[in-house]
Amino acid sequence: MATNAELAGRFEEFADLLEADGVEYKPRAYRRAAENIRAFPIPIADRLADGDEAVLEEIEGVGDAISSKIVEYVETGHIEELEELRAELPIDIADITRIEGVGPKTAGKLYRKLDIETLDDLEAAAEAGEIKTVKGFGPKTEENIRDNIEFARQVGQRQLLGAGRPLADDVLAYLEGLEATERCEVAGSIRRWRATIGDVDVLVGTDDADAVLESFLEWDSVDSEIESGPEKASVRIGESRVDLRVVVPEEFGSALQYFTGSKDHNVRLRNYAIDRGMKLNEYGAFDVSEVGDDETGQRVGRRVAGETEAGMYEALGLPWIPPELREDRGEISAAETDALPELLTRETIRGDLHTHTEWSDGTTTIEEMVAAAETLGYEYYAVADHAEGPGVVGNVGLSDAEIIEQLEEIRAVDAEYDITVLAGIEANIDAEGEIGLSEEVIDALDVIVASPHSGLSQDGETATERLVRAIENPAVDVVGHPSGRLLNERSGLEFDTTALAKTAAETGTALEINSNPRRLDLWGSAVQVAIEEGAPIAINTDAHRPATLEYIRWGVHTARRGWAEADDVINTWELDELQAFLH
Ligand code: DGT
Ligand code: CA
Ligand code: CA
Ligand code: ZN
Repeated sequence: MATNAELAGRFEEFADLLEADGVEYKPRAYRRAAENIRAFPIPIADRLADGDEAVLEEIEGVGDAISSKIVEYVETGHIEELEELRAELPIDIADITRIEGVGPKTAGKLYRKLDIETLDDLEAAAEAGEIKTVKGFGPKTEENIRDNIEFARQVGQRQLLGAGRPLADDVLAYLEGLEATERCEVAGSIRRWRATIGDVDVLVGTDDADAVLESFLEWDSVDSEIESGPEKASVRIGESRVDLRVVVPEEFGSALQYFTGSKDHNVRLRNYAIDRGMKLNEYGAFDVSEVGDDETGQRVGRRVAGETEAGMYEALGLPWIPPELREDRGEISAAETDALPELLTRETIRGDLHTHTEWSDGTTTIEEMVAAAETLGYEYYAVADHAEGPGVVGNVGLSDAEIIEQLEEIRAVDAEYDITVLAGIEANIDAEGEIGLSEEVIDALDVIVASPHSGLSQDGETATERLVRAIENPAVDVVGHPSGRLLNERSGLEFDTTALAKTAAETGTALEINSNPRRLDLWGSAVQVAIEEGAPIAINTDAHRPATLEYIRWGVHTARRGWAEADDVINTWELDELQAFLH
């Protein structure tokens, strides 16, 4: 059944194609409708299937014309008018407009002048130097297209962890409920908590594969079957692909180890095994030291492990390696020398140091945010609304006078609640690395987060200098979302992580892991470098409403991907220790 996201996607495409066709006004209405459909809390198709057409009247920006198209799509799987438009403009518009600087109008023009329908066509035209010959396009545009095509191609295929993981949890809950299921676990990049995922992999251990596969394919939430066989099935659920593997319980551990990956981790582990006269595969760990050259096959040798995943590592004399570490970044040699980190857990987080309220672009009051933080069991909590400055969307940033005014309210809320409320601000790091706060404000506040919000296409050297400058600023306590990347949308600043981390370690400035699933900035490999250099880390949610304080989940697992122990992270520290750091 069509999800809200899928419906929204259709109207976004509709809007893009109309715009490419030169139509005015209508695209904006369709885009607004798409946004509201996407954010609508109830599955629209479900309600329509129950005969509740009135649900459409509750969606803002959806009038009669759009309503009838929604009904048409839910009933028939397509929208006639959109099909006609697609025939007239057969452009992969979502792919092409993913390139920064190429909007629907440009895509329409490129189709009419150069017959460009796909990213491949666009790449060929850019390589051949044809784009700059079109009126209105220069060599700079052509170069930009050439530089960004690879990025646009990659992001088209991957989904955010924040969307994939909740789906994986639903799939897991369903499979766990089946009578035939003995063991069940997610695998692949989801289990490693990668920021983006290609698909959702799940594994079931059972003696009745047919029953599990059949129940899976019959599940209500499945939109369509992609393929299936005696040991596996792949389906589409919403915009995700879900791959189910079914194995006998005795091979569950080895299969889980194999299908968790990463591929690079598995290759290194298999080679490690070979050096020790062992063979690893999805069926188990086998001692092949006494196996002759003529014996071949998957299950050859003496089977020494495979029922549990820990047993697979144990067979090699290694401790179990947490999935977040399995990226071939030194985890196997660390395991060998008993030097694996003791990864931090969510329970060790004592507070959040970068959050917003309605004073800037958050949705609620200071008090509501603080109450929600107290419910999470936090001991401290910093309000850090936007200061005015470059790159802050809309005119929402606080002036110095407003910051001082807000400070009084923060102190009043602090007095009312057990949790300690710290007064902070999120300043902007401008293109030169300045943060533009007055001495008065700096002295009055407890926490200063400084983040880049603009000028995000600087070259690596300039970006590194800019951020190092901000880290060196004694007023700055935390550098927020250091790259400014938005997953699948923009790549953000590229910098020398080692240089940032060295300066952060010297000056006692924390580098943030921004837990928003669209950001996850810093990310695992960068966190690992930062910690090796001794840089303090802060894991913050950047929450703009109470519910998104829960984003901390994504930040914690990202920190674990960066080998973080609790002590590496300043917001696991006790309040007095944190306050000493902030001073
Ligand atoms: P993704 O889906 O692109 O986010 O990344 P993964 O890591 O989930 O990769 P996926 O779904 O292709 O396969 C799941 C795991 O199965 C992968 O991490 C390792 C294992 N695997 C799959 N195919 C191969 C292969 O051809 N060679 C090896 N060594 N491992 C494989
Ligand atoms: Ca996968
Ligand atoms: Ca308090
Ligand atoms: Zn920010």
